Amino acid sequence: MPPTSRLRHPGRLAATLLTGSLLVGGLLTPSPAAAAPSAAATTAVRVNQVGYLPDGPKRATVVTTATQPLTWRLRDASGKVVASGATVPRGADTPSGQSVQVADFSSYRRSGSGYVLAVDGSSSVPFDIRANLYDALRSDAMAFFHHQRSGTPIDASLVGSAYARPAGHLGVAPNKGDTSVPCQATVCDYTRDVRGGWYDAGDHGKYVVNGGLSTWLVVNSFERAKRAGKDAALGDSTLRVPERGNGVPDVLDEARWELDFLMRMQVPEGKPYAGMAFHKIHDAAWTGMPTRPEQDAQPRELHRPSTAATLNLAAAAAQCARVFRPYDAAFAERCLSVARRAWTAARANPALYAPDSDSTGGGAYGDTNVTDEFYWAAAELYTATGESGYRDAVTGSSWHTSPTAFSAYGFGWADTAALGRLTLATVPHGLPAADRDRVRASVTAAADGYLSRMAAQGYAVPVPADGYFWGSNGEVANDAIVLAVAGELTGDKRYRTGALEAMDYLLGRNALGQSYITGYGEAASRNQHHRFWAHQLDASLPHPPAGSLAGGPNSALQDPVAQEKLAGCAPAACYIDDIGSYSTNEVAVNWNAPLAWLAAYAAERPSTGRQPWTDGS
Ligand code: 9MR
Repeated sequence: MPPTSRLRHPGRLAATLLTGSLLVGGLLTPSPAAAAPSAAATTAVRVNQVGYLPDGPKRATVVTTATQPLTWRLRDASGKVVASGATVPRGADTPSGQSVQVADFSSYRRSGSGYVLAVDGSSSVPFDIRANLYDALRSDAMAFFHHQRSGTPIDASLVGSAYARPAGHLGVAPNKGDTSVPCQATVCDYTRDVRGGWYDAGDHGKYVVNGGLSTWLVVNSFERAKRAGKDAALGDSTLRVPERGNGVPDVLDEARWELDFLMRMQVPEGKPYAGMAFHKIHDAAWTGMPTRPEQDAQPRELHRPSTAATLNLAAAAAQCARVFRPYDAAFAERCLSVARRAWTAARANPALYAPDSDSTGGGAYGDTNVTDEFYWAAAELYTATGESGYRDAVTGSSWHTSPTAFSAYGFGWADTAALGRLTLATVPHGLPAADRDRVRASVTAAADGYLSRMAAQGYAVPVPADGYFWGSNGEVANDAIVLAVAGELTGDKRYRTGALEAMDYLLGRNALGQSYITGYGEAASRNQHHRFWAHQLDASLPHPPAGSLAGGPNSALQDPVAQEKLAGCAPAACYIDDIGSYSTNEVAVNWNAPLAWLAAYAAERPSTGRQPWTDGS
């Protein structure tokens, strides 16, 4: 399938520049002290800057013009060479625009810290080899969502004083509040209480489409861990959330914060479009940088309902019904009732599209093809209920057999058919075995595609050379999820290797030698675009908390800072750690969600062999 609206927007570029969130005091202001290229770019030996798992792949990429194999040497903390070998020349690497070689030291499995890989006179940054490598990231990446909570104070006892803040958008001046929000003119004549949820990103908007996808990923990370018998690590009292100790797994507590908000976005009975979901709620005009949530004085507005938002709500709520049932049956029942109503309303209004043009004060999240959302929602409702109406909607959808459900550009907020396939591939249901096997085969085929692409690239990235669009790091993490699920389905270790190498990319084995995750690695992003974590603009404010993923390289250069600083960049190098570069360096819930998923997966100590299947297959 060609890139859809979320990927590249020829018509969107101008609008983005005019309305982009760098508006400070009404003027387009270049942010001060644009970050210099990362320090790690000075070393030609690119590694995962945190390190490697003892039983995992261990590869590095070396930037070099040499065409013959070079000798690599792995030194321990004392400087002693503990392993050595020859690199494999790869020549020109199109996405990075570099000439590279690959060093593979996977066979070295001894734990330790302070390892350095030396090749041809250059040394990598020091890194660890240890089994608990991802334990901290598992909780930090998930804690991102608590930091992003709207409508509740963020307490110093959970996050530390630098990140504590009063509740945002509860109606305390100067906030107008999300407690009684009117619609935009002509959309509705009443107000709604849409408090809570997560702020989407560096802005204070809350968007049902992106919220639904992100919630699904957070809940899915728990569901997958439970299938593998490893959910204890995500259980009650494992995360820094206020609901610790309530008997419900903390990851589900976090997801519920958003689910409650998403359900508040449903149009009430008796009103036009009852059962549909408002597409989004955000400020009437973009606020400046920085603006802490509780200082946002803009009027808040509900935007017209959309079929896409309604189906995202249906999918996330149906998944909620299935996964929450053992922990809170009443909540699960409420989720199911919301999901059913949303589905029925979407069927009655199948083409209420959110326009790309609606991007004043918030992102558009426009989407004019919702057949994939119908498929995803049907798959979730079918696996939640087993009912024939939903089953027929699954089997009758062209997405059920379409070879492009997993596109070369991965899944995302506008491309959700893959999510339906992942659910049908992993959750027990009543479709014929042949059908289920075909769905599973489609997951492994997609994963095979990502593996071949990784094998063909010097930095082992699962995205194609033209796939570095807004949020490419989220795409890398999404692809890694597909790889991980393929590993679960087949027991084939190559898929786990691929998923872990995607993590290597995010943590520094990339064209810039940049770790895109705050707090992880010697040269890590720390100036992501955010209205509160805006240290680069105001030294009294914090950097983003550890575990925050930057959007990543975006070859379309869709903000003024990127245009000024990155002109002529190779696709994989179109990134700058500057708070003004919202098109390469924002944070967002739909990027941290797959990161949290992947970190939880990577943190598990693997079982040998194939995972048991609850449906006995
Ligand atoms: O992730 C979104 C990306 O796919 C779009 O191309 C881009 C422009 O419309 O918007 C991105 O989402 C932003 C949203 O519109 C507003 N909140 C911040 C999001 C991340 O940058």
